[in-house]
Amino acid sequence: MKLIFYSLSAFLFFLYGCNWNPASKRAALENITVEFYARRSVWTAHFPGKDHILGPSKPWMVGPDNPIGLLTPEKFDALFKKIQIEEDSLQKVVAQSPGDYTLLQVYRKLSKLFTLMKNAGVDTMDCSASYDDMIVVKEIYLPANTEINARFRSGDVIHGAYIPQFKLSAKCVPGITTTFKFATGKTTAEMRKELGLPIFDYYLFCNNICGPAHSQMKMKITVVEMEEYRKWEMGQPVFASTHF
Ligand SMILES: [Cu+2]
Repeated sequence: MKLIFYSLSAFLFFLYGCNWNPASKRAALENITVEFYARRSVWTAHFPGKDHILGPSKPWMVGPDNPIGLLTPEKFDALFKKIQIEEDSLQKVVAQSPGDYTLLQVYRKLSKLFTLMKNAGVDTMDCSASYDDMIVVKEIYLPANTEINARFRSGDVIHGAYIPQFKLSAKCVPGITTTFKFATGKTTAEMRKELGLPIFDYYLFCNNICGPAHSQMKMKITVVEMEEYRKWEMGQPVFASTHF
């Protein structure tokens, strides 16, 4: 009897837990995919663009003009050529010093690293998916009442993605992509009216102490109707237009 009572109680708690987040019950009209990249206390959002496919990115491609290390066929070819030139020049240095065992050891280690990079599977990826991708910092727009397929990555230490109103909490771990589905609710304007707070805004915070500027690590998310979101999306520069 006790067993039935405890099992039933646990089941009822389970049912209650399934419905605890009202945002998860809202009907999703459309799916939006966004990748959030955390690095040096800054959030960078990566949108897939018209093809709905996020271009591949690699940490060793990160640079001042490429904050998430997005790869395009041109960028990959340029890197591949650079690796080849470095390997050839090292080989020449080794050939000129036949008795230098230390130099030979260093060359072998570097050569192994070059081979690993060449065989990393990058060339098989469809880098052309990056052309229409959009990289946005500081502030993004999201449509209201929409299911968001979020991906989280980190370029340095462990960060914690946190949007309290959307019940979103996910870890950003270097080398791993964390996925999390959440639904946006009311628009920013609706929330301001409901709360009586004209300064209210949604923010993506970091809830994992990650460095001296941890408290400043936040990204403003303006939630608007789908029509307005599409207008904003159309106004964002695509990766190909800003990096070629
Ligand atoms: Cu952080």
